Amino acid sequence: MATIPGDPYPWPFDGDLTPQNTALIIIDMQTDFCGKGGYVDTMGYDLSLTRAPIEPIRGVLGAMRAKGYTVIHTREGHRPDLTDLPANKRWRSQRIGAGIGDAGPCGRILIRGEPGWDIIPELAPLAGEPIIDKPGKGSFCATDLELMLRTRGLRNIVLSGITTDVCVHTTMREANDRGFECLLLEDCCGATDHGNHLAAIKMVKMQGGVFGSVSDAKSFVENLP
Ligand code: C5J
Repeated sequence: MATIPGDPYPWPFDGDLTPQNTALIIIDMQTDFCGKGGYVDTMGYDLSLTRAPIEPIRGVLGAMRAKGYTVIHTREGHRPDLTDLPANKRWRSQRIGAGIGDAGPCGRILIRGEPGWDIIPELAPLAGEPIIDKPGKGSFCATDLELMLRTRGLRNIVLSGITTDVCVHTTMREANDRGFECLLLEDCCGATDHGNHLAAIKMVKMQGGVFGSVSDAKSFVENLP
């Protein structure tokens, strides 16, 4: 039995934490969300907020790889022909001057195969680590993530990545509703607005941990069995 110190409860709830039943999910650490010339930069948001989790994630990633835990990466993006891009998602992005599918400094914005869409080199997946390509915010929508987790007997999910209030939160909610036991590492996430980051973390902790529990990279690594 092992737990990670967490708020509002030591995680996981029943102390069943092993490399065999636990996965780290690193969400959307792509140039489009944290690199110069990418989607978030084009929208005019502060990149330091979405780059802040890079080093904490590196620490957690190294510790989990060394102990044999499963690591899963995700990427948000669309097909080059835009057949999986809802018209309203495209329209909203165009309104803010960063049209999905349009040409930008890092290639076509949020399009699979373009330089801006790829995962940043600091957190590049190793051969054999699954990458989930998703057209939406949640990692379970229109992907094989749930099948992969259940097939491998993974029931605990450690969440990291960007952005806290959008893709990380949507994924955590989807996972929680499917019965997965979730832990959000707060310094391993970032949002385009710091207030939204803090609010998203607070939301997890309500109702005894309505979506799971919250910890940080240092406590996690120190207590990981
Ligand atoms: C957004 C994401 N914010 N990865 N995507 O559009 O959170």
